[in-house]
Amino acid sequence: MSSSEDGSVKKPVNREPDAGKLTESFLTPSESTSHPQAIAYERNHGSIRHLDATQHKLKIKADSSLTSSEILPNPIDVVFSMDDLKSRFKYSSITAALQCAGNRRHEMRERVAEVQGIDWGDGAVMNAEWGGVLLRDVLLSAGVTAPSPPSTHNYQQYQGMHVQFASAQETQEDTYYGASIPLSTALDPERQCLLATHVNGKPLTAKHGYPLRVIVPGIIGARSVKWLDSITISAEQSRNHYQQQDYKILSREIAQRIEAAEDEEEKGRIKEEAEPLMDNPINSVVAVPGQDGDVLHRDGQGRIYLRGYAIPKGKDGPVVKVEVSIDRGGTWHEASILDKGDENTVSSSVNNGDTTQRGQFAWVVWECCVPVDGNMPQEGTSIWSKATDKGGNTMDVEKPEGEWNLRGVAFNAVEGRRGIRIE
Ligand SMILES: Nc1nc2c(c(=O)[nH]1)N[C@H]1C(S)=C(S)[C@@H](COP(=O)(O)O)O[C@H]1N2
Ligand SMILES: [Mo]
Repeated sequence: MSSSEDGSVKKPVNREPDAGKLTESFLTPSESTSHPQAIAYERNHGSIRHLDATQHKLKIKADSSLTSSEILPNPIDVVFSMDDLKSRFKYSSITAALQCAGNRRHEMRERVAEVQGIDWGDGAVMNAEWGGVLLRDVLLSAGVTAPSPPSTHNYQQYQGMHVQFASAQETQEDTYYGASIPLSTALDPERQCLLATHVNGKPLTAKHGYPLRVIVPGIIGARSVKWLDSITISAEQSRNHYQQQDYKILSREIAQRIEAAEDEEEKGRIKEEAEPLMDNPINSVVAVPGQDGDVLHRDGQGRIYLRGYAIPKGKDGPVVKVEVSIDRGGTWHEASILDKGDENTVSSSVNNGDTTQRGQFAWVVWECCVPVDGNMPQEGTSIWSKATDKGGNTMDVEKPEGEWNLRGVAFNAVEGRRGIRIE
């Protein structure tokens, strides 16, 4: 691969597909020799790494301050080769949407107010079947004690403990890429965090983190560290820039304090105070029509065709309902959720099962034919879509244009497209 394809620290590779194309299949084709039509988005803060799986090692440690507690009775200092991971742990797979927190930033910038960050449209997401070993299994084997009894799901004793992930990849803002999640999330059997080696039944490719990456289902992509080198169990969150300064909802009030701060150091301290963003918000995106100002044609029955995707909040999935409106919320039409995918859906080599079912962490693709009154052209129509998940989370119709934050993350406005002409 040429270096321009790998990007550089100064100019990393960041790209996304068109959302209309993205929603043509339930599982997003990711690059492999048999899938040259790869379309999955790529998000990098440094250049793509090329690692040798036969040499690659995963180091797991714990801060010494934590050891001899009930949870970590002994010091932890273990190293796994890729073969160790493969031979010692059960292979699992899970279908989950991986989404960049900046997905839909362009809409926030255009419609609400200027924000900082890459101008993502609505294609910075991929829905895939990830395969690998469960992070929980690996941590338990390394010496972490599981909550007891496991069925109580009582993770309170784990509060204030974090699992830090690091990749020795130089990045734009730091000497490496890192992130962390709470230890309780890492151990939660319902969350199914993976140390992934495969995507859609094939080994990961370099650009998506070969030979090993984290997949934290339901949580923003930034925590799913690619090219994973080490895991540290710690009383602190990752000190990495992308955990401390970035990937946070910095409200108007915080933004004003940052603006008024005396110097960069103080600005940094204010950002550090904000909680890192974790769960994806409930969301629904209109993918067809793909752009504001597009023209839609009524079919023989006077209807227009709309399509999109929806993502549940955190682990509260699946999405159970999607409704659309073309009259600013006056009338809602229930969309059909396409459970069965289509011919582009990659079949599972792992589950021998139907991977196109709605999953707890997967997206849903939806479509809807909406009747339009009369046969005169209509100008300036807004298309809204609203998803509801199994946990009852739904989108805010009171603020259809969405809410602003400094970095333009976690945008989930019901207003999907505006200025649509219907002919
Ligand atoms: N090592 C490393 N891991 C990383 C990143 C990175 O720049 N370096 N980017 C993160 C972000 S912000 C996202 S959204 C996802 C993107 O994963 P993808 O490029 O496989 O789509 O990876 C995450 N993991
Ligand atoms: Mo991201």
